[in-house]
Amino acid sequence: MNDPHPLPPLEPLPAYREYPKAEMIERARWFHADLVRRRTVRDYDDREVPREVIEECLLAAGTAPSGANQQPWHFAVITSAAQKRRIREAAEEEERAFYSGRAPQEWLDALAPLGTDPNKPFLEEAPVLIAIFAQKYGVRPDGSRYSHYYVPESVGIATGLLIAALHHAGLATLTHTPSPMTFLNALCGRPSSEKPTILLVVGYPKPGCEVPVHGGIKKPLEGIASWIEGDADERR
Ligand code: IYR
Repeated sequence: MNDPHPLPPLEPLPAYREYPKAEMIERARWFHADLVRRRTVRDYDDREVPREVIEECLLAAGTAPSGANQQPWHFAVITSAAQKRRIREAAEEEERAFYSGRAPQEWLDALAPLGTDPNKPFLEEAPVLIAIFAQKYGVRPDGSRYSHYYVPESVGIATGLLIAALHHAGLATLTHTPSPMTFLNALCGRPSSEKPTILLVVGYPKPGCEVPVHGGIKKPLEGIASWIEGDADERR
């Protein structure tokens, strides 16, 4: 009988680079210093961005690790003014319900330092919107379904890489989450097997653009990390 799981083909680890310690530290510092400049932007210039930049950043996002390498994501790139207007209208309708009753007071209190409200002009002003869909399961050409694994984690990682890639290329982003955002399936022509997770707004910041101070305050290392060092035997 045939082995159902023969050893998969392997290849030498391609293109890995190890750096000398001083260079590692320098590179890690540089990357942190570059990412710490990123701020969530809500005021966009209407200038177009080069399509090639978006394509390269999407390819960078597509390198993300994912459950069983199933890559359970789809990025719908919207640049049409008419589609952006429809998305704005649908999102603002949900946001009005959110801000005037659907959201509990505790949530509204948490948002107060950001100064957000139901008006989302950036959905029309920004040159590019990227609707990010999570493929809850895979669909074979014959219509049958197969499981995807670690979908929210995988799509979250890919989204993080996309935001970092766009920032690295000099573009600003906003991780917008109208809720619910199922209207994006119809507007982007995506099947119901896909769940919209984030509407990423992309473009150049408007000249003179201001951002809430609150967003720039990041937790210090002690607030986000702990070291579990040595083993119990050593500590005794
Ligand atoms: N989706 C709403 C509310 C909102 C929720 C969170 I959590 C934020 O970090 C920011 C906004 C809006 O976009 O206004």
